[in-house]
Amino acid sequence: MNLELINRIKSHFTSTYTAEPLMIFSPGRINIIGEHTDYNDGFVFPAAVNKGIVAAIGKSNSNESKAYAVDKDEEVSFSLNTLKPSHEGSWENYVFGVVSELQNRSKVIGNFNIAFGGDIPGGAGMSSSAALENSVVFGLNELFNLGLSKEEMILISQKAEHNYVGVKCGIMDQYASMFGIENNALLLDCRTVKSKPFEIDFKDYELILINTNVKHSLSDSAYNDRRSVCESIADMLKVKALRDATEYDLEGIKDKVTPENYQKALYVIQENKRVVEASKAMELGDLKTLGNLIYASHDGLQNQYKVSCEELDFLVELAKKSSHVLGARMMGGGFGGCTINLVPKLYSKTFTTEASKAYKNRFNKDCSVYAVALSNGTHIIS
Ligand code: GAF
Repeated sequence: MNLELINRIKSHFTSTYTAEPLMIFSPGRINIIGEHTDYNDGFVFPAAVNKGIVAAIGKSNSNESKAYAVDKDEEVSFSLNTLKPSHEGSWENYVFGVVSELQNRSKVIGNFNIAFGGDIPGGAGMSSSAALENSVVFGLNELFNLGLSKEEMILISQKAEHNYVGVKCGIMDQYASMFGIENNALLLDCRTVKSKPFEIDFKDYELILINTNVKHSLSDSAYNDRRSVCESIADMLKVKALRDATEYDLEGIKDKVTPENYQKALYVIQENKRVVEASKAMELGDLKTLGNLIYASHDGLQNQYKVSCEELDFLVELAKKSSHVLGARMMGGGFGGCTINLVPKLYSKTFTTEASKAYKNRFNKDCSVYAVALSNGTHIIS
């Protein structure tokens, strides 16, 4: 737990709003494998991490509510009665979106103040957005005794992202952030929204993230485009979602879709199978197979689904060349953010030092290296 962050957020809240807040930690997530499968009702393998959002929240007697983004030193005041989305790309949409979804469900809340900050950079592909949404809904649920279950809260967070942020995300990020279990990854079936925990102990290996520190524009519209391609191909196949289709089914409509869209649907069907295979490999402790599946996932994301970018591909290539790294791939929605690497503990310092140097030489900018611990989901900080 990042004590410096907790103290900083708490003291901003108490000095700005002169009251004792309820403190919440809501984690970001990693994803071992299963990218862009969640909105196809498929499988994913995420875990909550010990980095995320810390929020301080309290009731207010004023006739308006206030949200304060400590890292940006920006505050917005808003009325609960006249909420509408703020401009595109603004952080307050995550807060407004959650409030609006609560109102859509006839949940009555009063005015409140919230101050928040985090220790994962936006755009890292570790879902600081789901962490923020979850912290808001979790905090409001506690403050105003709304009686929401965690399952209901994550659906509210997801809808906030759809309707206020404009990203038609799946459920992986909100789920992992809310339901995370210390030292575990969750094999999540995104159709039933039920997961099976897997205790993660890679023995002589560890997961290392390398952040490209880039976030290419258009990633949100590209995300929504991918989703609608998948949905339209599922419709053509007369299945509820691509999770229900096989490669053979897809072959049957090959001449009715563009080659690009065919590859995208094929990627989803194959990635979904890879997640199940990865869970079996983990059960057997077969890290070599797991690593190969992780490399294959990146290959699909780069060449079939086309959501990677030069910087991510460069880091994955370096991992492949190293011969020590068992698996590496881009993580999250794509177009920037982190790679996730399965690396021998003894070799991780050498690998990350060499990768950082090569990245700087190639792109004339720095990448960042994170070792993360797997953490519990959204909770009150006592
Ligand atoms: C983003 C989305 F928010 C998730 O729902 C998921 O689709 C992911 O991209 C890609 O796997 O993080």
